[in-house]
Amino acid sequence: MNSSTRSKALEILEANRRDGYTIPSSTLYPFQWNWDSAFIAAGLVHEDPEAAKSEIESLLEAQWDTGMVPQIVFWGESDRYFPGPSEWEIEVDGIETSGITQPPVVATAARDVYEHTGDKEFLERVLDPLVKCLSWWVRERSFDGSTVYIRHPWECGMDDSPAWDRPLEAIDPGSPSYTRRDLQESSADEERPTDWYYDRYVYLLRQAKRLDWNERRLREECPFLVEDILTNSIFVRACDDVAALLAAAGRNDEANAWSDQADESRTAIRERLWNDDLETFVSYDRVREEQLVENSVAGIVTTFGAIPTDRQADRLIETFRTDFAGYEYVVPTYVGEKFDPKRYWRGPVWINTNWLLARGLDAYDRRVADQIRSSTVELIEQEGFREYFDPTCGEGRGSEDFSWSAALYLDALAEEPLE
Ligand code: 2M8
Repeated sequence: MNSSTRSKALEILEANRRDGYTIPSSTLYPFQWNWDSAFIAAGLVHEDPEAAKSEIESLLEAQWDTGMVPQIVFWGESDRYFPGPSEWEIEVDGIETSGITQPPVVATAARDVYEHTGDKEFLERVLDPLVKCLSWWVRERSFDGSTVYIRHPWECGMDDSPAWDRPLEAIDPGSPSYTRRDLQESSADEERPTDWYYDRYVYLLRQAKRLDWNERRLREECPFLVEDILTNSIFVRACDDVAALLAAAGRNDEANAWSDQADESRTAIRERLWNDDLETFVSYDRVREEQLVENSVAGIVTTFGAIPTDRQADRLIETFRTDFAGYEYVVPTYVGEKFDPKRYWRGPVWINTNWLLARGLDAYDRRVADQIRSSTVELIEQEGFREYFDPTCGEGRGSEDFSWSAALYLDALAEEPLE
């Protein structure tokens, strides 16, 4: 471990900290983001458990009455981000938010924080909002109560993954008018999602706004309804984690019900989202009723939800070794024909997907999990706390001083590798 890199991680988290929450980056993302806060809490808990608690609680404070926890909470003011609050036009109890969500990593982070601190009062404060969040997923975002779906690429967090190209090609967005704020850096053109993507992001946002964020109507009319394998894996893990928290609070019947939900979802995912040709899990397009056959790291993150059967796990680890592990720097987020080592979620290594993978693989192949953690540490010590990294040469890209890279570096340091 390099002690100056550790201090630098703490400095970044301190500098990006606002009133009770942490922004992902001061240049690109000046508000609170949903799963960013969860990753940040999972790392911060080792250094500053109180800050980790407030990261989670500030996010849950912005939960909608329906139970949805929004993707962005617009605490504070900034005109540095598009789409900001004036585009979304949503205010709930005086809090401005976006109108979509992100994967519920917050449940896993809350369990980490509780297990680290044993703080029963924290548990009491977060438990009902977490249950309400997962109930929302089952009620509003599932066709049959087993797998869950997203209705905007921003909801999965892997925004311009090649897996979304096919469903997005079917959308004719016209020529929406908007001004991007994310192209200030000279390298942004080769790194950020293209305008082709942004036109469709904006189209989907404005359609949902027109339908008053009504999930029932959106299920009928939205052209992008995808059972994203990443969101499903995180959802299943969240059900197990909330079950564990309910059991810790003595609410055993509810705990059993959420464990059953996790099992039911796992069974459906194993059956519907496994792809025999790629030997990995893939996402499923509910509009065209077809699998989205792309080799994304998200397929292997199913280990995070304990989804693969033993047989599937053997094949999945083989896929990991053959297709992903051979890169100079691991783990690329995508390895198919559309691989682009520089562009956002179309190939680069991201520290949060490395974290999800290592956590998942702990239960299947601890040595591979340890290798991922140690290459995360090496990459950061070599390149700094960048937003993402080129897997072919390690070069850091995107934002500098990126919060979850700092937080998850601290978490990787805290894990003792197997001898
Ligand atoms: C990126 O997404 C936002 C939209 O949510 C954007 O590009 O404007 C993604 O990397 C997402 O996963 C992340 O949560 C967010 C903030 O770090 O940035």
